[in-house]
Amino acid sequence: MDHAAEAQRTDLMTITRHVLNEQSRHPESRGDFTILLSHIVLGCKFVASAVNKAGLAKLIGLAGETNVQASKQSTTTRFHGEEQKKLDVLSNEVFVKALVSSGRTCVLVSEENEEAIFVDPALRGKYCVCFDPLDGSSNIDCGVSIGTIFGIYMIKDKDNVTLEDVLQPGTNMLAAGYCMYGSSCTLVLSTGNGVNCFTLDPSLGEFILTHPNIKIPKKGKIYSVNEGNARNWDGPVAKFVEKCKYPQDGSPPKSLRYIGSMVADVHRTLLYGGIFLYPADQKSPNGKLRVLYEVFPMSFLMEQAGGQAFTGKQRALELAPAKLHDRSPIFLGSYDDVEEIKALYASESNNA
Ligand code: AFP
Repeated sequence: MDHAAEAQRTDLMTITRHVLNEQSRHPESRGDFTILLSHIVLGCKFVASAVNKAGLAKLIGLAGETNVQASKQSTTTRFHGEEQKKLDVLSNEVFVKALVSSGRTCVLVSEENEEAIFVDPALRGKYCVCFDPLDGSSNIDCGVSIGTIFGIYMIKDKDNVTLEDVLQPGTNMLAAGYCMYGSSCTLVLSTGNGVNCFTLDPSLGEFILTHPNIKIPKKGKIYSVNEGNARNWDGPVAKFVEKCKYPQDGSPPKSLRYIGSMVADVHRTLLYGGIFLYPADQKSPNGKLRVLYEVFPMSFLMEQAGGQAFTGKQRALELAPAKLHDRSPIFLGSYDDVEEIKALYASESNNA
């Protein structure tokens, strides 16, 4: 190995070092964000380790109560006669505790909790974190990649925080990211200055910068959608998917890839380009995905990587959610591919 390569190998850009570097661009900052992030990273490491052991420890399986999202079963299962918490419940507990104990949050919104969690005044800081502790949990039992998604806002007055402070448009987001628990554990983060991807080195227990400054290809060769819903789609979505399969401009058809785990589908889209669609349909007029902890963070990352995110009506980040668990249709990915679906919606409304 030559000197330069050796120097790079031993000069590790950990996620904490990266965030500290970013912090130096803001001389007024006092390190609160770095501390908050290190608690999020701790949650991700815990969940990564639990996901790796899930098959062994029988953390998976169905038992107990129903969680706030009625379709999911939760709480506990039995292993060697002992009660074991299910992975999504365990992940939620870990993130809530990590975020509260950081002393840097005042309000939390989790996919697993019906109500917002207002942090005890003695432990309050200025940040709001909206998160899905374990997205794609229906994929756990078959070992498919799943992930944690988070978005971070600053709250004006931590001592008088209300629900209105949480229901902000995504344009106010300070930072967003996801952690994917897959063949490797990868954490993708944007603090509003591009997108960086860190991979967990299990021997060090550190996330190391592996994909700096990710830019999504301007146009992609892949579309990603649950085609089982096709008969309920609206005109623009049906036309768009038809064009993916039978392009009229002489270009080759696009490939279809759909995992059914948003983190994994979005991660592939970010790295390879293309478009991810979860549209509205006749059965679900607002689509399926949740604004605060799925649509906003992923839209923020896509825009930061040079792509776009659109709801069928507007730029996704400009949505103003009315309720904590609001949903929205979403089309996100390569700039040109999202432009195409925007044009189809525009021509539909011109013809109406
Ligand atoms: P689960 O957490 O219930 O597995 O849902 C995953 C998810 O919210 C998101 O990660 C996927 O993109 C989307 O739902 C898949 O939905 P469909 O199963 O309807 O395609």
